[in-house]
Amino acid sequence: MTTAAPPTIIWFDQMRQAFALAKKGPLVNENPRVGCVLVTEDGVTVAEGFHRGAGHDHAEVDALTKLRAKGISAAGLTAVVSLEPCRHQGRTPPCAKTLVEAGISRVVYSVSDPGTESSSGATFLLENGVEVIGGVLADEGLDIIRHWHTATSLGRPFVTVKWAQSLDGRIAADDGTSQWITSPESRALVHVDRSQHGAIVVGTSTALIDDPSLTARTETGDLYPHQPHAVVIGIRDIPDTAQLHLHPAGVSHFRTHNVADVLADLSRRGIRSCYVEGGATLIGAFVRAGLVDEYHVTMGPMLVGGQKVAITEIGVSTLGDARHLDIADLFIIGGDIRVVARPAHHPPQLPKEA
Ligand code: AOF
Ligand code: ZN
Repeated sequence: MTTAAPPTIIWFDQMRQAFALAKKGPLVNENPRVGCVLVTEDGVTVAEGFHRGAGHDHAEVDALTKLRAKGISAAGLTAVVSLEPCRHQGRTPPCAKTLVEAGISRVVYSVSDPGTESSSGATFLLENGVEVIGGVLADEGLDIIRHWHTATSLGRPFVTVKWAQSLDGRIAADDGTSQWITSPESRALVHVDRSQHGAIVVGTSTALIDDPSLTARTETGDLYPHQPHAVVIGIRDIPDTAQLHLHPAGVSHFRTHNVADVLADLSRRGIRSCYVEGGATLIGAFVRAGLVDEYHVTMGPMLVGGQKVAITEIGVSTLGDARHLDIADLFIIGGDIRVVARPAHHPPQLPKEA
């Protein structure tokens, strides 16, 4: 006769609860979105918490506060957190220490904290007798904080490059007309994307030719609560009459062609993500510098022909030098095709020409 093994909790359900809580936090913030649930040995959630943005309690502290309000002790509970608990004294005290002092006996987390000061909370927990399980559903966990995670590990904002094109790869007809290649639904999604970045970036040509407002608007024309900062890159002057000057989150004009310098400056100002809208020269500069993290390309089902393409000079003259991408997402919206692509993790090894 064999004895039944005790039920093994694999923490996926609880971690997904933590993810759902994390998503209640602000997407565009200096800090990551983090969720936390406090769980009994039987896997029952007794308190929930999330981080409301820089300056507010961290998710673990929020959950412990909720627990205390219910009069329940934290002793022996498991904390399931979407990010490794921090170890540093920042705007708030170190969570790893707070969890130890509360008597938490196990911490399950998804993504490791990439911060230089804040990381190694897991080590602190282990040193203090807490059982630690890390990396649970880490791909899903990373998706929730992708912008912040890249900004923190690379020290520059996450860069999304966006364009709309015909199925034959043209962004405008030869006479310059480009309204509209994609559907109203696709254009509405672009405004959602704008509202989910810290800054919108365009080149001076785009600013001069299109006179864009660079705001994030709902389908009825109202402003989204979060407005990305407007950024123009290039040497030429922008006239005082340009729409951009009315931007609610302000506009910065960088008179340079060095996009890395621009990102460094925006990073110092706490901006964690940029949405680059063109034109072709500016996109080329970001691609050449290897500073693009994600491409959002929407293809309208039409053929346009001619010369106007999204990207021209990126230093690729032979296919062996092509920049390989992975498709991260692909869907149909308003009759258009939307592709989300990222630099390939493992570019294919192409056979050498004979
Ligand atoms: C956690 N739980 O809920 C969050 C964490 O300046 P502070 O004190 O707000 O610290 C910000 C840093 O703390 C942030 O960069 C990240 O490393 C970590 N965020 N950590 O344990 C949380 N939001
Ligand atoms: Zn913390």
